[in-house]
Amino acid sequence: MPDIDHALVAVALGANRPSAVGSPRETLVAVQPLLEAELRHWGNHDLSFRWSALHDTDPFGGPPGQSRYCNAVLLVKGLNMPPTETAALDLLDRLHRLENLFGRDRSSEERWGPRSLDLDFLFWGEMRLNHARLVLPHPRLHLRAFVLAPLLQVFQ
Ligand code: PH2
Ligand code: MG
Ligand code: MG
Repeated sequence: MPDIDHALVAVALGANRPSAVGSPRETLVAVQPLLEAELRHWGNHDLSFRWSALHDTDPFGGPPGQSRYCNAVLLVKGLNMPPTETAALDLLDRLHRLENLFGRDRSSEERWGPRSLDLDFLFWGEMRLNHARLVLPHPRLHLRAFVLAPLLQVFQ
């Protein structure tokens, strides 16, 4: 049976400065099992995961002279809970905690400046959320090749 819509969550990963574990590519590899574990705690269910390849991409926007990014997308399947604002914000907090674990410091960062780890919540099924901290679907998702190309891979 095909997945029902609310069973799908997608998260975009990006990095373009080193973290304590190494290069952006090494950071993305290192965070993969931690992100899966975090999602299993959050989703409280037998989830399955589809990972895109790791993509090396040119920086889009932001200050000039930034290093190239490593990007990926994770598709989470098999959630059995309906989308709610509380659960979506709980996942956002978990993503931010993982970013912090890999050295992300939002307080000293310019918009779209270099980052050691960026975890962007892209969508949760058909959910439309307009919260001060989180807009779903991600409002710039359709404008970013570094998100769309890996997203296409996880649906193949
Ligand atoms: N993230 C940004 C801004 N620009 N460019 C690429 N290639 N990849 C990113 O992940 C990215 C970006 C803001 O989060
Ligand atoms: Mg982000
Ligand atoms: Mg981002």
